[in-house]
Amino acid sequence: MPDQPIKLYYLPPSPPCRAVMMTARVLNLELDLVLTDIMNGEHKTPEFLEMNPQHTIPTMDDNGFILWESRAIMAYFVNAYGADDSLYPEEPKQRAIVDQRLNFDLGTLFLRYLKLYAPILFHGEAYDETKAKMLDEALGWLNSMLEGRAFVAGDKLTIADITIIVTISNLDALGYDFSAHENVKNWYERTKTELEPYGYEEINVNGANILASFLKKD
Ligand SMILES: N[C@@H](CCC(=O)N[C@@H](CS)C(=O)NCC(=O)O)C(=O)O
Repeated sequence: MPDQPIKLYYLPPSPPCRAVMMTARVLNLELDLVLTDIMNGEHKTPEFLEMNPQHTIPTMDDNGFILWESRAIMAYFVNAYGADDSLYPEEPKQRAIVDQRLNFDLGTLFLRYLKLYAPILFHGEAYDETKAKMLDEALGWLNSMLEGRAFVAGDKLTIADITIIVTISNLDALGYDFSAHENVKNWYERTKTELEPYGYEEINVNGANILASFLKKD
């Protein structure tokens, strides 16, 4: 475990921050949470930009080692401080599957969620059926990946489940109906139960609800 708690610059509703925070909980890793209000430009101060010129949260500082990109942070936590490798298996083929799922979320599933909902949440635009179809296509791919598996990369929970449940829980909070994707629906329930002892409600559900409240204001 680190000599001093790892600093995490975060905001409660931020999806990638929630994934990092839940991973830390599963690993029993203490974080020094630094609230960073991106709505008020706290990520664009000279001090923050010196640390992360890309000005994104989550950003972590582990005794001077700075890292951003949530999935990289989650992998670092397991590699550096995991009691074992179960959240991010060392075996090359198992790790490759986890990496594929992490990249699928970053570049496809979460991205398609963002393309549909960011204009609605932050610019009050109308629901776009074409973008919704793209998102549903990605959910169909996730459904196929889950065929015969309890968790997204196999029979155990990994950081890929944690990143993907954040995306799915956003959809849930926003009232998106993904129940036609049976494997996704069953995995969601299973993974919620698995993460419940690690602050799932406090960290993830509360954060997703704050995000969804931007929608309900209109
Ligand atoms: N792919 C990044 C995304 C990070 C990101 O875009 N975070 C948002 C908040 S959820 C942010 O910092 N936005 C402010 C900005 O980009 O200036 C990750 O997973 O960490």
